[in-house]
Amino acid sequence: MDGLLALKRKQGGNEIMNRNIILFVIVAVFAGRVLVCLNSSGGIAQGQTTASGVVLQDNFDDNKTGTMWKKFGTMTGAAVTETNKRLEFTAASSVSVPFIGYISDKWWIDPNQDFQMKIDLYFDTNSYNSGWICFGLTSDATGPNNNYVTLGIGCSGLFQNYWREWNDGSITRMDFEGRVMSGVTLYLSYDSWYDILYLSDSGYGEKGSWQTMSKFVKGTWGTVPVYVFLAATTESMTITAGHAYLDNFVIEKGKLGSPYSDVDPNNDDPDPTTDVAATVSIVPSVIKRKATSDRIIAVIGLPQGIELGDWDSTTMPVMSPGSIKADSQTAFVWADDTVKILASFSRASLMSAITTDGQATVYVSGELEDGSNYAGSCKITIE
Ligand SMILES: [Ca+2]
Repeated sequence: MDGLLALKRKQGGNEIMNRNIILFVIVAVFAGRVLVCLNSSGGIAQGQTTASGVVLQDNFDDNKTGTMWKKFGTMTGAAVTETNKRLEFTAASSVSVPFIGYISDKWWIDPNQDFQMKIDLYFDTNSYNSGWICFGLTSDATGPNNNYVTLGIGCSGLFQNYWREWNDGSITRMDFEGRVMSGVTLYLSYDSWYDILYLSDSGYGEKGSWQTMSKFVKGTWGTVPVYVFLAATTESMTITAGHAYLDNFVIEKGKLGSPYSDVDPNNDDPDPTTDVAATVSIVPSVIKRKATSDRIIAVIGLPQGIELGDWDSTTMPVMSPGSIKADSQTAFVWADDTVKILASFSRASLMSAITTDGQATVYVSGELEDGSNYAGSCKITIE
């Protein structure tokens, strides 16, 4: 777009500036120039509005955290609550909130295929302090810590704005644009072939997009699971109930992955006998990309109450990403009476599924004798 405003800040050095300080600069630049919409077309949807079905959605009308989400970043003085049929955020002025919200729980988006998602946002707090609500993508299953891209709306220094920010693990970049509407719909879409992410307030794809990001998803993260988060962040801003919320999250296109073979994130009725939460550890957790041995051993711990006879010795566990089937497994009863499974996977297969070095989350799932599924995850480091 025209008049792009961008500022960088360095992580871990002496040059860290919070968004508030950066926005003082921006507000000065923007004095007398507040746009209604992000693009010049007046917000009329003109993107690639490809007719496609709903892949996944949550309208939050059930007023409870469903099985498709887990909360992250919770802290005293800030809250994320599904209430009034929407996802509301509150925060006290005594706290600064890094990121608090929902992140996709045991499902992810496969970046090997295009995806499209949108959400409704409402934010009408006017403050000299800073706060935003947003949605975004991260390669970290625990939350948008150091690798993320996010799009949202908020306010800083009485400047109502749209906000985009990304972090690739070493650099944070943020962009702002003036905003007059309290309620907006924002769009994230992805072209997998060209590895381009489109951020927009008017639809999917290139037309009308506010920001495009090339070679970020696969280029920076590699072909790894991409997690969705819905969040708020503040710098000492008081947000009271009903003034900052998200609603009507929809993935309209995309391929979802999950460690559970039969999981349906749209199913809000968890059956505890179906999905068993397992622990997974891979020893050593640092995997050499060019190691001579081609074996990775995963230790899968099943919860108390599951006995050795429940283990299915004929159905091999599967490691994700890559849907790598174990080539052998064995099980035993550990000292604390829990059952542990040892499964052997191909290192080469995992290396071709995760193309980027660094930290990654791997999932191992399998089936028990009665047909129910178990799954768990752990972090590994690839060098
Ligand atoms: Ca709703």
